[in-house]
Amino acid sequence: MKSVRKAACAALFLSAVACQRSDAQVADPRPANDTSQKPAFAGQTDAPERKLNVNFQVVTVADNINTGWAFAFLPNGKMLVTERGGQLLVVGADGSKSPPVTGLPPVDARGQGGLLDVALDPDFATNSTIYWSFSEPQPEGANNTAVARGRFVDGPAPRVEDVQVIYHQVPAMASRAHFGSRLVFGRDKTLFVTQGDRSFEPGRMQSQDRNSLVGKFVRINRDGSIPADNPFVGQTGVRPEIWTIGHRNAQAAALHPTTGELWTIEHGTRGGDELNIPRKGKDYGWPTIAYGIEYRGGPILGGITAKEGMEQPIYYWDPVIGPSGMAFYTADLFPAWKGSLFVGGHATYDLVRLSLNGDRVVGEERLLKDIEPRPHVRDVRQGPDGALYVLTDSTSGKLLKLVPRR
Ligand SMILES: [Ca+2]
Repeated sequence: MKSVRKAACAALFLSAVACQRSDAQVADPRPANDTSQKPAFAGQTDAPERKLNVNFQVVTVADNINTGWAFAFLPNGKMLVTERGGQLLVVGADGSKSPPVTGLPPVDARGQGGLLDVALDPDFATNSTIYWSFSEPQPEGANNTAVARGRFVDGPAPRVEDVQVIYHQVPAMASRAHFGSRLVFGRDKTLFVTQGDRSFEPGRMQSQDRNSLVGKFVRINRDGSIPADNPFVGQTGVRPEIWTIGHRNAQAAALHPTTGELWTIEHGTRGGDELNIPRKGKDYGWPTIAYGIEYRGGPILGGITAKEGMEQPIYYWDPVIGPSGMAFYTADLFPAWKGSLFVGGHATYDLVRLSLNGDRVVGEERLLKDIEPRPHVRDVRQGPDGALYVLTDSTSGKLLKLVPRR
C-alpha cells in the first residue's frame, strides 16, 4: 500500500523533523508515473486521506445536458449552463430547460473546443451582463480561446444583446485542444482567463514566450482593455494582457474566499496536475519544469521539476485526477465541509475534496465513487442554497446537487 512515504521523506531536501514518517494512507493508492521525482517540500503531493464521513445525498437537478462544460447561478434561482457544442441554456431549479440562448457568436466545436465557461458580471444585478469563453474559429482550421460578453435577456426565448468579443488569444493555432478558459472575476472586478498551450509542440514552446498569449493566464478589464497595473504593461516585446506565464492547461479556477487571490488547477501529462496560486508576473514553469512524464513515456524536456525563478505548485497529483472545475466551500449547509476545496476529477470519475491549512493541502478525500453511472465531473460550484452542484460530462450529462441526507 502506498503511504505518505514519497511525500514525507524526500530526505535529501528536508530536515529530520520535517521528514517524520506517517503511516497515514493516501487517497489514491496508484504509484506515481515517475517514482524518481521528489516533491520540493513535504506535503506537496499525496496528502493523507482524510475522510469526513459527511452524510449527503445526490439529487439530480437536470439531465440530458449534452456535453456540459460550465454553469453559473442567476439571482432568480435559475442557472446558465453551457453545452460544449455551442448551446447556452437557462435551467430552472426544477430542471426545466429553455431553448438555446440566441445571439452568441459561432464556436469551433471540435476536439476540446466549443462553448466553454460562463460567468456573471460582478454588477449583474444592475447591468444583466454575462461573459462566456469559447474556441473562436479562424481561417484554415485555426482557432483561439476567446471571451465575449453580452446583456442577458431572460424569457421564453432567451437571448444576449450588444454582444462584444472582448478578448482573443493570439496567435491562433491549428489545434483542437488545450483552450483552458475558466473565467474568474477578482475583487477589483478585473477578469482572469486561464489558457492552455494548445497541446502540441509549437504551442507548448510558446508557453515561455512573453510575446505570445499561448500558455498564459491573462487579466483584462470588463471591456477587454488592459488594467494599468498588469505586470508587464509598457514592456517591449511582452503582451500586456499577461498575468502569469508557463501554464499547460487550467480548467479549474476560483477566487479564494478569504485572501481574494486567484487559485487554479491545471492538467498535467501523465502525472503533474498542479494547484497554483498564480501571482502577478510569476512564471509557473511549463514546459521547462513539470512533474510527471510524457504521454508516450519519457521525460518532459529535460525532466526537471524545479528551477530558480520558476514557481512550485502548492500541490500536485501523480497520477492525475484530470482537474476540471473547482469551488471553495463556504456555506453553512455542510459545516464539516466549510473551508474545503472541491475539485472535479474528470479523469478519476469522482469529486476530490481537499482539506486546507492556509495555502497547504493537508488532507484529501474522494467522493461520488459509489454512484452510477460514475460521474465524469466537468464543473463544480457552490449554490446559493449552500448545496454543492456538480456538472457531469456526457452526451446525456447531469447537473447534480449534494444536499444533507435527511
Ligand atoms: Ca508548473
